[in-house]
Amino acid sequence: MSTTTIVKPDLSSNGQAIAFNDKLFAPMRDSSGLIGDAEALRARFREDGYLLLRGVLERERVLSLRENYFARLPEGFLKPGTSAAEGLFSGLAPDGMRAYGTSGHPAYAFARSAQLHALSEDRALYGVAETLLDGPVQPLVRQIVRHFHAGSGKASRAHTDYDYMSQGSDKLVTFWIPLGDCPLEAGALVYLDRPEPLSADHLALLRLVNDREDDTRPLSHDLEWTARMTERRWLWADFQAGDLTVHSPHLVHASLDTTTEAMRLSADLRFQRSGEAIDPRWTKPWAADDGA
Ligand SMILES: O=C(O)CCC(=O)C(=O)O
Repeated sequence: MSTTTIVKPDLSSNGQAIAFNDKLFAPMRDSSGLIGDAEALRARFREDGYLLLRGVLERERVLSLRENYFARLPEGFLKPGTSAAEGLFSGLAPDGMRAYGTSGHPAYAFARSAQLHALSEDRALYGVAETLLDGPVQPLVRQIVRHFHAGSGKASRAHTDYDYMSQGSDKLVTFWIPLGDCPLEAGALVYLDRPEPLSADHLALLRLVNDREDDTRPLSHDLEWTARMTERRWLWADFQAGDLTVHSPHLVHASLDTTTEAMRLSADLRFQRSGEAIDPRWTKPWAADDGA
């Protein structure tokens, strides 16, 4: 029997190297085939804490969202001679831009755009959320936009969503939607294996290696440390435009640094069971400096 070894370029997250091997990484389980079977979808979600669903959105629609965002960037950001839809980095972020995601920055306006809003009205997303939450749902207004480029050493630290929204009900799910093709090395999202909560000892250990000393919400910026200390692997996938994941607010996740010329763009859309208490910080459109 022949086996295929997948080789990935040198990976890092938040500038910390992480080796790509089967002690630290394992592939995500693809649950696309379960769409339409509500019981099976719920059971898989309970078992894994996440679902990888491929081709849920039309590729052209996702690429049009990508174009919408990258067309807002100032001259010099995109590689000369390439299109906004490609979203290729020139290698140099122009001076004078507002801080990422704050008023005046393109991500702030994109987070408020009709096209992104329409995504949270999508019937397919509603359907999956209603199935997983077993009843009517509503999208939360705060929708996060993440844009990372090569060389920034910036990625999402290991965390759970609920640590950022604990003033409301946890009857919610998050859709992570890459706006463009996003292989692991382009900065894809990864999940820590197994939905069972980490022990208090593990949590304390992880927080020992945290580059945000004053913030108790992120667990660690060092993904190799996180995997080794918890003896859990990072679950990964190479995403294509149209694919998405959905995860529980208690599942630990993070992302890799972007090392590709193609920039990483994604949106996080959250749906909550209707009638449940909403964390007040999630009732307003996202801004990177809104403190939530
Ligand atoms: O897109 C990412 O890197 C992760 C975003 C995320 O998990 C979050 O904002 O809570």
